[in-house]
Amino acid sequence: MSKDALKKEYGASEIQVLEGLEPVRKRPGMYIGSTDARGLHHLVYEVVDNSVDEAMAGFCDLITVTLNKDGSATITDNGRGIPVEMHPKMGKSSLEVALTVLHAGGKFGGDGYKVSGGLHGVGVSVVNALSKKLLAVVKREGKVHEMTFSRGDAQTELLITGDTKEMGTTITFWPDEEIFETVVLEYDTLKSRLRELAFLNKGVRITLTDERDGRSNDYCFEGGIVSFVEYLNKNKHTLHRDPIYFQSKKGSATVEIAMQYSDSYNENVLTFANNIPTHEGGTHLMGFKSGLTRVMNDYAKRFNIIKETDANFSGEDIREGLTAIISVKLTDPQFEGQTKTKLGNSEIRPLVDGALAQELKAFLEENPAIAKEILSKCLTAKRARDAARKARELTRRKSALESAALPGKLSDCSEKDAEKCEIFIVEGDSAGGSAKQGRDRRFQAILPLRGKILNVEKTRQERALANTEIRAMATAFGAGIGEEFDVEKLRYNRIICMTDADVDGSHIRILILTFFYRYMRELIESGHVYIAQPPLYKVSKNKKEQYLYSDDALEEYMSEQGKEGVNIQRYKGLGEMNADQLWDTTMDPDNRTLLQVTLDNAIEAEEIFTILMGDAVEPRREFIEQNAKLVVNLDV
Ligand code: 0RA
Repeated sequence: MSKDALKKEYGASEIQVLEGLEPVRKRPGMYIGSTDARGLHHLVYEVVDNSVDEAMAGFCDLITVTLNKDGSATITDNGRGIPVEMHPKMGKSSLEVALTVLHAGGKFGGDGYKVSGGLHGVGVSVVNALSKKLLAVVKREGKVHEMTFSRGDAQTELLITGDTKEMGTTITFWPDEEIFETVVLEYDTLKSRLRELAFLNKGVRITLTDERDGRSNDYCFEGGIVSFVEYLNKNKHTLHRDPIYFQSKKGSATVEIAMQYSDSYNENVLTFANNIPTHEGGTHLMGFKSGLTRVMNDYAKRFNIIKETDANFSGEDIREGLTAIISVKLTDPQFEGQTKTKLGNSEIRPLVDGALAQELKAFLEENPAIAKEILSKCLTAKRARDAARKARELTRRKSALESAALPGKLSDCSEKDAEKCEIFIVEGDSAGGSAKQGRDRRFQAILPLRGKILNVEKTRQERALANTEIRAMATAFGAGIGEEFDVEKLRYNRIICMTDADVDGSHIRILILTFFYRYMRELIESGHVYIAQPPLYKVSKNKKEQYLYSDDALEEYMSEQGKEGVNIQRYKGLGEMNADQLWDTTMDPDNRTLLQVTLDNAIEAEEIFTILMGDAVEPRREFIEQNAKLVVNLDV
């Protein structure tokens, strides 16, 4: 045998090896993204996606997810059941093939309408590979079939364990702690994705039960994405009662759109391809935007809402206050972009554009009163933008954000390497003074804000950008604002909100976070935003002083020390601490605790900011409770 032939044969056997599950255990990140909490939850989504596919094919209308006390998760559906007959080529049951051969999921059995894609759809075999144990139960053809696996390897034959009239698949898996950094499945994380799936697949009931604490949720939306839009707009004043809804098909691709305007200033357009959120947009979003802009401008000109000679509405004018869901389903989705969440299929753009144009045109003509409401809102948006633009041009100066001058109130640090720098956003001048004295000026900058900052949730962009406090923050950070925000230009690695530990402080903190969320979302997404944790109490006994950061800590202290001879000072504000105390308790990187603000669920964040800062009047106490959802504990 020649050398070359040898090489070839070696190559072929290597490919054989690659079809097993070893590569999944060797490089799990390649298959599920990561081995942190996100990757762990992906296992559940992977199994659920298979059941959802069965539902989309019309064979299943109930999916249950149960988090068991022993740390495993059980996913059931009432579909046809994974096929169990002998697989002709593999000499094993189809079930065993589905669970032990990479990428086998859905590829056998043939004619099923398989639309999964992206990271999802890698197959249940990946879940099997990453589970220390997996039990598959299939009810099919009158029998209950069972098979058990461990780390991807079969532990039993395919057993018939009983008779049944039911059909369906039940998968229980125990995530492998050899693979995952954490194996604790979080109820809330699963809940929002399962709710989203129920919205996207009308009529499918999805339930989630936590056997560890008895919680449960049951989602089934006959309205599908119409219900989704109503849900997103539930705390807003809508301009028309019912969302506009339509659906269109071309070949094997379908598009579904639901949209509704409210009087808010924000745009909330969420796109999905095969039930997968496409955060980076893509061809479906482009088709939606181009169709929408064209139809609205045509209508506005035809009915003289804008004159023939006037400039058109911009896309932004038209999407102000719009909430929409665009959901496309297609056989071979191409996911592109940095995070593989951008739909690339070019045929989808004209499909969405065409369908939207036709349906929306008809809707506007049939509902002239609603059309008038929506278009007069567009007109107000356009006038506000035009006026702001004119004002800018008249004064002929660069906006303060573009010019290099840092705000006068900023006490900057001397270090120039952004990686090492942090900035404290401090409430009020007096606390600002202590912070300025107490800081390590080499790497800590201080920006005091005066009183309550503007609520951007109720302000159009033009006015928000004219606000002194907002401009001060934006210029200090140095990374621009809105569409132009560029996290690479950030002058500080950590942006730390340091506000009083009272109701007002919490309100100011939420105003600041709302501004970040609406105008610098990437700042939060990339983990640059933190909340300082000043102490609530200083306690002393026998001249031994101690700072306490929560009521629980105080309670514990008192139960240890007894009441005798204990002196308690409650800090109502940062201003009550002198510079040294502020440094020791809150600013010194070696002693402090910071909370990092995270945004792992954009839909929930959107909801929180709308509730907190929008028109719906909610009691303050509630919004402080809600705020806790935005943060996770992190020791820095
Ligand atoms: C392939 C073919 C058929 C069903 C399935 C896969 C299937 C897979 C999963 C995974 C979770 N639940 C599922 N339910 C069904 C159809 C086989 C037939 O013709 O009956």
